[in-house]
Amino acid sequence: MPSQTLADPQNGNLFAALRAAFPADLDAVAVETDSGLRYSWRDLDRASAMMANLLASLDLPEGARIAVQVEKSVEALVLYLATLRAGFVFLPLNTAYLSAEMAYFIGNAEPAVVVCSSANFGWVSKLAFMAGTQNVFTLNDDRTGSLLDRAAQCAEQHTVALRQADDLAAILYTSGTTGRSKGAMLTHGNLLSNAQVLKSYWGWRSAADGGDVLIHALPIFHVHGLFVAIHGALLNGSKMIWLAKFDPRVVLQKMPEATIFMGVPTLYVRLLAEPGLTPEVARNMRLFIAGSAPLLIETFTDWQRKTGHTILERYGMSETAMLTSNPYDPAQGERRGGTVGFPLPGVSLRVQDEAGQPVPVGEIGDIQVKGPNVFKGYWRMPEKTAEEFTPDGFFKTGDVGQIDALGYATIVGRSKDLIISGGYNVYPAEIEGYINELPGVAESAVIGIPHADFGEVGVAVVTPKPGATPDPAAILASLKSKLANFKVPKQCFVVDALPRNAMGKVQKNVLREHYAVRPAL
Ligand code: MLC
Ligand code: AMP
Repeated sequence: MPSQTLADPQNGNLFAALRAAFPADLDAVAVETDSGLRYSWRDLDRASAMMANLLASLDLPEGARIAVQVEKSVEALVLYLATLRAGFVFLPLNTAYLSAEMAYFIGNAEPAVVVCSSANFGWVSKLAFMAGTQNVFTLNDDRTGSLLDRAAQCAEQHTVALRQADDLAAILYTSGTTGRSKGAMLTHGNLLSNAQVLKSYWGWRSAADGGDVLIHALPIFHVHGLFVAIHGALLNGSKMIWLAKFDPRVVLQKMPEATIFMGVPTLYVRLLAEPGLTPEVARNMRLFIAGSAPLLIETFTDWQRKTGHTILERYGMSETAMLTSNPYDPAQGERRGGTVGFPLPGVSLRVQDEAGQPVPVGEIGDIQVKGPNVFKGYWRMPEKTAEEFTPDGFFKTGDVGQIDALGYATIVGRSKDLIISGGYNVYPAEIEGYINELPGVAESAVIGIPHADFGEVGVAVVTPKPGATPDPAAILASLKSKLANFKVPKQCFVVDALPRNAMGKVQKNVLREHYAVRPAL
């Protein structure tokens, strides 16, 4: 007997709501992988119950963090569900992070449990034990690892832990404009309210209604792949076609069996380069959703031309999950390329000037938001949290934009110094900190320049100490040995001096203009 089939109105646990949406036929396929494995809804229920029982048996304190750095697999999805189910806090980490980055996250979050791949167990467990973590498990993408071995010995029945909507469900680290990463604390209520709004706004179809099938091709350590995609499918009882990695050919091969696809703009750019992308291959598709980075209008129109479908672009962030969306329903308006659509139901979004006054329609200012989806604050950073909210409770997104007379929002830039490369965020301050430590370097500026594939990529501009001649290739090699690969600038230039304004501040806009016109990377 399944452990829980009905939503318990007293239980604000997100898992309870997801579980209640499982279809009546628990033997139907819930997830099908690119390697041909099939997991039923019953499998997800059972496996998450067993893993939740394992977590519950560890005698963890209330609010314990479960930090996870593993390759994408259905078992990793089960670990996420089990963490929610057992009432603990999920802390996903990009698989590209190297030891210094992991040391910071583990030291800062003080997780009670760390899960990593067997290949990384040596160095990750050392960091974890140094930070006082008592439990380190392994989980590999071939269904092996100590986590599964231990969970296999646990009972299949598990009663979903009681949680309030305001209790923490996840912490997502998002880098700071200065200093170190901040952990955005998201509650069960934040995530559930957002998932429910998207379910209705995007018209997810239940099995009785034709049945949506999602191609899941994104990593599962960020909002897009972990929350928007997974919650969308589970809350609707929809099957997921689960791809371990994004590969445009595999996506096209699976597309005729699917109805929904979600991707960062780079995924659309790469799919457009495939001759196999035709209206025929997309014939059963209902919805293509893009977000996490600006979608070029050229990509939007090329997609329309090549598939006959209009991409729906939406906007969100780690601290807030989804904020705006172009309409799904034509009765609510057309999907406008270059815009991120309307604030989602329940989300208040306003554009303000530097004095904190609303700007007139169509004018540019800072985007601020409020709603049940907005996070609880940064982990153990009350001052930082306070700084990022206005006195009347709006969160300052750091994005700059405008709202037109019809209510469409457009993001025109960012007040935060951030590069978004292929949907991953890169914070120049972090990279500059590493470069400035290198021998022979006086100072550096890392800027983002346009890139055909990743949308934007980092470029480092470095000045030498007197008499030194730092080698750009050596600088990049050194960064590669210390930082996640996607953070490493694609090029490095050594110059005599950085341009500065009258206040002595480095003029990154001048550097951007200069390096953007250099030959393509
Ligand atoms: C990989 N590389 C990147 C990169 N991804 N460099 C810059 N930016 C990236 N995003 C590096 C690799 O390490 C490699 O370096 C080189 O670039 C070529 O890699 P590749 O083989 O082309 O990359 P691939 O493995 O195919 O990955 C590309 C990708 C991936 C686009 C599939 O980056 C990806 O999955 N992006 C999605 C990120 C995402 O989910 N974002 C959502 C955030 S949520 P080298 O040196 O080894 O050659 C969010 C909120 C919201 O923002 O609104 O959704
Ligand atoms: P993250 O911190 O990874 O959640 O990234 C959030 C940031 O991604 C936002 O603050 C925006 O700057 C950016 N972003 C997300 N969606 C879009 C979009 N559709 N268009 C432009 N920028 C976006």
